[in-house]
Amino acid sequence: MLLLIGGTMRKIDVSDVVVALTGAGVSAESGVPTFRGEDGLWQRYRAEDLATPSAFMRDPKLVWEWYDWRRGLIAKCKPNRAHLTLAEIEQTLGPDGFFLITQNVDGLHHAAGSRQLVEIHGDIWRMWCVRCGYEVEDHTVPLPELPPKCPRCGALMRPGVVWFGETPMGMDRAFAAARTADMFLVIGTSGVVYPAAELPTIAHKAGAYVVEFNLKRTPISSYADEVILGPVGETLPEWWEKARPESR
Ligand code: BV8
Ligand code: ZN
Repeated sequence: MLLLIGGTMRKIDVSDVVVALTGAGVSAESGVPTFRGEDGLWQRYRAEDLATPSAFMRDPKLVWEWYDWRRGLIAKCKPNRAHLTLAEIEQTLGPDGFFLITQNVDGLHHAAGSRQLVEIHGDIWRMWCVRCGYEVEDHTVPLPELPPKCPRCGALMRPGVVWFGETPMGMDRAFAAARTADMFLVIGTSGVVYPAAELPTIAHKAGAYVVEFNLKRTPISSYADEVILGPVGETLPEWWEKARPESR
């Protein structure tokens, strides 16, 4: 049951450009552990120990053991109704009417059918060579050798994700989308990691109508036009059925 805090519910107009930003919460109901929840990944590990370039150079095997474990976990996970609803929104509004920015590296949005998509923190299924730049998409779980070596030059391969201190990918497209959105959906993110966490503020300041979907309030809630609390696998499909444009 959708718990709408504040304001009424705004419908999507056929001329609207809708942009969505997702975080680990959109994949939680698929079984992918979030980062900062009670059972979060960062509870058991310290991000500084694992998700940084210096951690990798210091102990590539330890970092790869963590990513190999996560890849094994994610390989069993399927897109949930929130991922599928976002793919349906893209289908309904068309490629010019919808754009999805995700912080997630699990690939579940792509698996659900989303194509107007930028994965600003990278993709756990890609890896590249630290020396010659050879890059590959690899779904092998578990990996036969940790850390994996480059098949071309023999140097270390690294996970295809963006670590703390590294520049997120596609931020030019993400910033542009936030500035031009008529409606900005913020889905399953604690809003603590920058520059991703800046996107909803940019959209709000540019006049977008902001709708937040989460289990609980976050720093974004204070300026969101609508805050919809509940498991997003239920709240997002429910919201979409009420908000979708009439003629589509
Ligand atoms: C950058 C990929 C410069 C790897 C990740 C001090 C020192 C050093 C750096 C900094 C510093 N202070 C600030 C920084 C910058 C730093 C940063 O923000 N640190 C934070 C922690 C303070 N950022 C960076 O370093 C970034 N790079 O700044 O470069 C720059 C700046 C501008 C332009 C160009 C360059 C790089 C950040 C990327 C780091 N990589 N991951 C990997 O995955 O292993 S971050 C990691 O956190 C994930 O990507 C994750 O997506 C992301 C954000 O977390 P969330 O997705 O929000 O997940 P979380 O668990 O936190 O929250 C889940 C939410 O879902 C909760 O609210 C929960 O209530 C909700 N939820 C749960 N279940 C459900 C649900 N909601 C609905 N339904 C449910 N069922
Ligand atoms: Zn190489």
